[in-house]
Formats: sequence, C-alpha cells, structure tokens
Amino acid sequence: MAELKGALIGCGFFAINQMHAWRDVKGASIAAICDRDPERLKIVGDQFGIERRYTDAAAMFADGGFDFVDIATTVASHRALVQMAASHKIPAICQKPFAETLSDAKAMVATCAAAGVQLMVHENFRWQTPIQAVKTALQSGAIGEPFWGRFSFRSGYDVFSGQPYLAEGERFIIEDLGIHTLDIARFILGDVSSLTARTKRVNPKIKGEDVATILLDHENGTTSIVDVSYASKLATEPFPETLIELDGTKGSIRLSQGYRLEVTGPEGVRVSDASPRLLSWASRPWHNIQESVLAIQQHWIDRLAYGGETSTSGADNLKTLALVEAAYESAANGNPIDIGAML
Ligand code: NAD
Ligand code: 89Y
Repeated sequence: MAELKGALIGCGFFAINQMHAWRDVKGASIAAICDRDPERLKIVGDQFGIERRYTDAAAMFADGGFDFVDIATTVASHRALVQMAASHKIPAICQKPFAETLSDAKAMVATCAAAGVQLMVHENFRWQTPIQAVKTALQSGAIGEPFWGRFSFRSGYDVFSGQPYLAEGERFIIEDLGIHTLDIARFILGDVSSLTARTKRVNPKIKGEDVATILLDHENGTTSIVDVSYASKLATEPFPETLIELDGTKGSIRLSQGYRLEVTGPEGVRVSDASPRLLSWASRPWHNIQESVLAIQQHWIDRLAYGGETSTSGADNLKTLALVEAAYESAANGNPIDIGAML
C-alpha cells in the first residue's frame, strides 16, 4: 500500500513512544511535528530527524502535506485540535482522556462525523498483549459464560516525576489511569449499564484522588469491580500491569502479576506466559504500554488504508468517558449512576 504521511502535535513525555512506534508501523511515517514549546519541538525533531517543525498547529494544517494527525497533547487542547483537523478534512488520533467533559467529546465525534473523517482515541491499554490474551481465552469458551470480573491496577510507582501535571489536577487516578481500566472492563465484559464508585486521596502531596473502587453492572448481566490505586506499596512493584480475574459458568481466568495467565476449564488448568515483547526502543517496566502503542498505531493505519471503524473510535470512547464522569459523580453523591442516560 502507498505510505501514509502523518503529523504529530504535542512533543512531550509520551509522544516519544508514539514517535518510536511510527518508525515501526508498516505503511506510515511522520512528515511534520508541532509543539508550542520550541524546546520540546527541537528535542523531538532532532531525535527523530523531522525537518518540518511548527509551534502553531493552525500553521501546520494550513501548509498540509499529510494524511492524518496524531494529537499527543494533554486534554485541555483536544477539542480545539480535533475540530481543527476536521475542518481540514484530516483524520485524527486523539490521546486519552479524549475530552474534558462528555459533552465536549460528543461534539468532537459529531464534528468529525459531519466532516466525514475518521477519529480514533489513543486508548491503547486494550491492545496490550496480556489483555488481548485474556479476551482470546474468554472468547474460546474455555470458562463458559462469565458472570463476574475484577480489573485491578494497584501500584506505588512514581508517575509524577515524568508527568508532573498529574499531581496538580482536581481529578487524578480515574481520569488518568482508571480510564484505561474501565475501557478494559468494557472490552472484556461488554458495555456497562450502571456504576457505583468510591474514591480516596492517600498521598498528601497531590490534589486529586489516588484510589478508586468502582462497581460495574454490565449490560449482559455480569458484575465487575474496577479497582485502581497509586498509593499501594507492594513487595514487588507491578506497574504498569492490569491484573484480571474472571469467573465463568465452566471455569475461571486469572491474569496475575508477572503476566502469568491461568485458564481453568472442564479440561483442566492451562498456564501460559502472556508477557509483552520488549521492542528495540522500549524499556522496562513501560514495555507493556509501549508495545500497545505500536499495536494501536498499526491498527489505525490498517483501517485508514483498508477501511472500517477502529476499535477505539471516538464514538466507542464516549462509552468509556461516560464511565469516568459517572465514577466522579457517584463518588461525590454516593449514588449509582445510570450510564444509558448519559449517552
Ligand atoms: P506533556 O505535558 O509531557 O506533553 C504535552 C505536550 O503538548 C507539551 O510539550 C506541550 O507543550 C504540548 N502542547 C500542549 N498543547 C498544545 C497545543 N495546543 N499545540 C501544540 N502543542 C501543545 O504530556 P504527556 O505526559 O506527554 O501526555 C500527553 C497526553 O498523553 C495526555 O493526555 C496523557 O493523558 C496521555 N498519556 C497517555 C498514555 C497512554 O498510555 N495512552 C500514557 C501517558 C500519557
Ligand atoms: O498517564 C498514564 C497512562 O495513560 O498510562 C500510565 C500513565 O502514564 C500514568 O498513570
């Protein structure tokens, strides 16, 4: 297929992974980059040998010469940049959190639909090798019909040194990390009809909540728990592993620390290693996330080239973002929240 040209906006902490992954993606390369901070622009431009550099996204869109845009900025700029892409008829990838509010996200989806351009949220966690392995095991029928699940991310890893803004927002773990865990719960057990949440702030040095426990009722009748924490001091630090427990009518699945996958069914117990690959540019413990960045970016290019909606399209991600908003609302008022009414 003809190579697609991309432009990346936001040359910060996480964009380095996206730039590395673009080098490995088949059928695409990055033609231009943009950051309003000239220092970040120079660092990333020099590291990846990109000549076309802009401090203003509008100027980059006006010059054109690319087939898609990869928006890797923090959330405050997402709506304006996605709408700018749509106005130039340029398909867009947008980092998570997709938008500051669900109503902004709905407007972004509507604008891209009206412009006839593809929109994908960079919701990469469901693309992790261990998460895909759990989904495959469940779909094989080995445990029968699932009736209960737990999706757990508990860590004491210092995420604030690389991403200092995470310590400063009124909202922290649900919007930053729980958003991935909620998306994994949807990916594995299907869409959610109602939710109840409780939150806590344990670390006194940050503004937002760093612990959340969320009870989900899935539309298919299963019940699950999403529990996330950045205040858990453990003997062996599990960052950034999502641990999963699923119980079904015929057996169970356990994805435990160290990427150990155990599937118990009528025929017995099967244990396998669901570890991610360590890509040439990756570094532990981030390699699990880094591999999923390559997977989601390749998926985007395959869909752009051959057609079809992406797994984490803007429309799909409204259902994940609704869970984030509902979790904050439930934690604030103590009540269960009807998700259908939000969408
Ligand atoms: P960062 O602050 O390090 O980088 C953001 C960059 O965007 C900065 O260099 C900033 O100057 C630039 N920027 C902001 N607004 C801009 C605009 N309007 N035009 C041009 N440049 C602009 O942030 P980060 O840690 O790299 O996070 C970026 C996003 O990636 C966040 O939304 C974060 O939640 C997300 N993230 C995702 C994952 C994942 O696994 N999917 C992991 C980490 C971070
Ligand atoms: O920003 C977060 C994300 O998306 O994955 C992990 C992270 O970098 C810190 O929680």
